[in-house]
Amino acid sequence: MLSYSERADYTTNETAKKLFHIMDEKHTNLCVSADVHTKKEVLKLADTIGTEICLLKTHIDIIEDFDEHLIEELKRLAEKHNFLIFEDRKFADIGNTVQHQYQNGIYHIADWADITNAHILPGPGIIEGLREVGMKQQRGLLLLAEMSSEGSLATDTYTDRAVELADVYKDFVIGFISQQKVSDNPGMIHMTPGVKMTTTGDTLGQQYNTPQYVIGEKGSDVLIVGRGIYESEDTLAVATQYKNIGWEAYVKRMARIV
Ligand code: S5P
Repeated sequence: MLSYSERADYTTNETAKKLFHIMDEKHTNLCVSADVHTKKEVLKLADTIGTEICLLKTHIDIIEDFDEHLIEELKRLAEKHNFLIFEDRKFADIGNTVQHQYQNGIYHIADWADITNAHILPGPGIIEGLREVGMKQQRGLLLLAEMSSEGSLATDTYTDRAVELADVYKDFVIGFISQQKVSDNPGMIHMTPGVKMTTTGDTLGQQYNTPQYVIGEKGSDVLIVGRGIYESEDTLAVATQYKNIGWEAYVKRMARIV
C-alpha cells in the first residue's frame, strides 16, 4: 500500500500534493472542525491544536464577529503550524451561483480556503463553476459522496456518481467526504466526519464511529473531529490522543496491506 506522500504522485492538484506531504511530515491524519462561534475561540483553538493537525475545517458563516482580520490570523497560524484550511461550505447550487458564493460576498472563500466542498445534487455544472474560480488559485474540491447523518440520501448510485465525477474533474477534485474509502484512485483523499472516541450520536441525527474503525477498517484517510475535541477540557491533550490513534491505525493498515 502506498504511503500518503507516495500518493501525492497520483494527483496533479497542488493542494492535494501539499496535504499528502504535510500528513507524512507531521504524522497526522487529523482534521479538527472548529465549529465555535467567535474569532477568539477559533484562533485560540487553531493555535492550541495546530501542531496536531493536517487540516483545520471552518464553518465561516457561524462566526458572529467575522472580519478580514480573522482570515489574516488563520493564514498566519496555518503557516506557523503547517496545516491547510478547509471551508466546509457544502455548495449545492447551479454553477453560476456557486461561482459567486465561492468568489464574492463577505467571505471571499476562494481567496483563503485551500479546500472547500460541494454536493453533487445539481450535476456536473456545480463542479465546473467552482473549478473555473478555484483552479486559478490552485485550490482543491471535495465532493460529498456520503454523509454521517442518519437517513442520509447520499448512498448507492449517488455515491457512485460522485466517484465518477471526481475522476472526470480530477485536476480540481481532490477527494471525498465519505464514511469509507469509495474510490480506488490513490490520488483521491477520503475525509470522514462523525468521529468520536465514544460512539453515542447527538439528538439531531449525527452518528459517530471511532478513529480506529474509520482509518483502520473503513480505509478512510482523514479524521474530521469537532465536538470530540473542541468541547473537551484540554483540547491539546485530546487532539494529540486522536492524532496518535489515527496515525497508529494508518501505520497498522499499511503493514496489513502490502
Ligand atoms: O456528512 C457529514 C459531512 C460533514 S462535512 N457530516 C458532518 O458532520 N460534517 C461536518 O463535520 C459537520 O458540519 C461538522 O462541522 C463536523 C462534525 O462535527 P462533530 O462535532 O459532530 O464532530
